[in-house]
Amino acid sequence: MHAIIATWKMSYPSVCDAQHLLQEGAAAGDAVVEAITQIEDDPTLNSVGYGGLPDRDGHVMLDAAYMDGQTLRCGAIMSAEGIRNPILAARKLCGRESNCVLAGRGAELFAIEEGLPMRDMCTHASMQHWREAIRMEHRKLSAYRDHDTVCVLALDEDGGLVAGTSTSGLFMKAPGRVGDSPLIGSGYYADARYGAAAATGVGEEIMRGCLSYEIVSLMKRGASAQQACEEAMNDFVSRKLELGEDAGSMSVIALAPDGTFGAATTLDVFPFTVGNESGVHLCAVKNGVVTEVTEEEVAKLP
Ligand code: SD4
Repeated sequence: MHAIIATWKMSYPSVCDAQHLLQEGAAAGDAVVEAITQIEDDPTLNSVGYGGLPDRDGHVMLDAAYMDGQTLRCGAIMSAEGIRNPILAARKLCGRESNCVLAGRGAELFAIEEGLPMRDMCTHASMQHWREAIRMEHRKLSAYRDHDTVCVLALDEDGGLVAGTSTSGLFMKAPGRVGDSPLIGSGYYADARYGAAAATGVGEEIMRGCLSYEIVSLMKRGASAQQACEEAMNDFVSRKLELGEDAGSMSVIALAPDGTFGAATTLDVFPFTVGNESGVHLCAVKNGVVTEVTEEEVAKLP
């Protein structure tokens, strides 16, 4: 039994390759890294890795995390610049007894010491996008318009279950701002016994609900991946509404040790990719219902 699930439609091509690896017996961690590094290296995907969304000062600052559900160990980097593949740094940090979450300069020095490739993560297009935002004086509001974190959960034939995330965070974020993506329990969590979960959307909202841990915790108490996603999301949204807030912008995915998956969102539509023995499928949560996406619908999806 193997399975993989990843956020947004941008993950479809790399999940096809990662699914192939799992089919050939690769470890879940290798599949997660395959799916995420391809996205990090693609400059046309502007919210992750190379060509990512700059912060308010025009720097592409990266957050990433990796958790091994068999050991419950995790590694993460946050607010780091110039690391070509943040997920590789997070994976290397996973498994350390101490110093497994590094921020800023410490994360960058770690990547250099480990011989990971470094590069200027800005592209002409990302700088253009930033200059345009400055020109339009959208410093505040536009921060919450453009964002798409890649989150990948993979299960291998040996029961390995791994969660990984990588993002440049919210466009025009404040220098030093960290979202949910590198925060254990908020942006990701994995326990090979019960399941894995990850979140994408506005980190400031997701982290208040510790959504990923909450989903795995519900699975631990017997919920299916889909029930856990819906319950965690509905409960947190209800609390927000009680507090006089709106539902916000949050989406979650989950994967159970039996290969079944779940997803939930506060958006009208949230696309994600699923790979398993039956192939790779582009799916979406639409009006609260998970469906497979038809070819005609793909172009209209975020
Ligand atoms: C963040 N959660 O930095 C990330 C952004 C994101 O889809 O997921 N975008 O808050």
